[in-house]
Amino acid sequence: MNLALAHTRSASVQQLGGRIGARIDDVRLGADTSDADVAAVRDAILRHKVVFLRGQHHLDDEGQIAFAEKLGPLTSAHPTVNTGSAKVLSVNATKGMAANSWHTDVTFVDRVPAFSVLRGVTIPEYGGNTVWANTVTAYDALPRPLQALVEELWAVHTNEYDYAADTENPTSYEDSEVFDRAEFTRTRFETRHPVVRVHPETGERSLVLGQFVKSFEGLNGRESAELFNLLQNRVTRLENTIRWTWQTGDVAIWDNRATQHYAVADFGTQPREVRRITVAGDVPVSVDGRRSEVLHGDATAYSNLDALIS
Ligand SMILES: O=C(O)CCC(=O)C(=O)O
Ligand SMILES: [Fe+2]
Repeated sequence: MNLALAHTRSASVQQLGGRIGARIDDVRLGADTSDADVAAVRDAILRHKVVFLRGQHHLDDEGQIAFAEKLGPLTSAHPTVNTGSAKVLSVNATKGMAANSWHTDVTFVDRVPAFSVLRGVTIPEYGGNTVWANTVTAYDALPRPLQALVEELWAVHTNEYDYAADTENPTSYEDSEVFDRAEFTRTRFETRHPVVRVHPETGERSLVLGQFVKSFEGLNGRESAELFNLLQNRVTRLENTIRWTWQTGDVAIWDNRATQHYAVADFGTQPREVRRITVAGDVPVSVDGRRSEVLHGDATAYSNLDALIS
């Protein structure tokens, strides 16, 4: 009887923040996650933008990959960083390094990932939280004149962004980078995206910004920087975010088409490792139906768009 009950227990979703974030209990991620649980997890991600599952200690890379594949075809580990693995991106810090600037993953290519599945492997005793922001509610909360402005606006995103722009000490910014800059930029990617994209699954409008933005089309450098700050401040205001304190065995899954995130570099020299599997996404579409365009670089080896068309 108890066994039967245990088997039929289904996912429970607990909302954590007013605008973003939910914790999911009673789901075991892996190759054998039931279709019903996968559907519940997917629905919760689309609704809450980022979800957290505790206690997934059984997961290894293989199990994490097997679960992620249930959300869609995977990308390779990264367009430029050689991770030593086909599918796994290890974000591994021993010198206080972290992805500590606000970004949406890999927006410098046209085929922006749909979901990222991140597993906490080595978690420091203090610090090392990750923060996510909802880019749909950020758009929704804009006054109508600003919505009208961004709906018409396009931005150029690149992996050769200004690495020092967002650090406390620009002369030592290399120390805070989680990836080697030369490797990260070994192939130059540049893509023009609409600043507002229409989400392919929910139909929601979201802001496409973050650290890879180089400029807005038609604006000069100073105007681009000022407008970027104005919009980015809307995305990252605290009401629009959720902050997660990691434990080993936690898994965070986010909708990369509706969020930005930031890893806080406040764990000193303690080791920290999280491992990411990325689910492929399609090319963003503007409110007037135009698709993002590649300006430089070929991302077909990173993510195969044909696999998405079913
Ligand atoms: O280290 C983290 O918590 C997040 C790293 C990151 O930006 C990512 O995995 O995409
Ligand atoms: Fe990231």
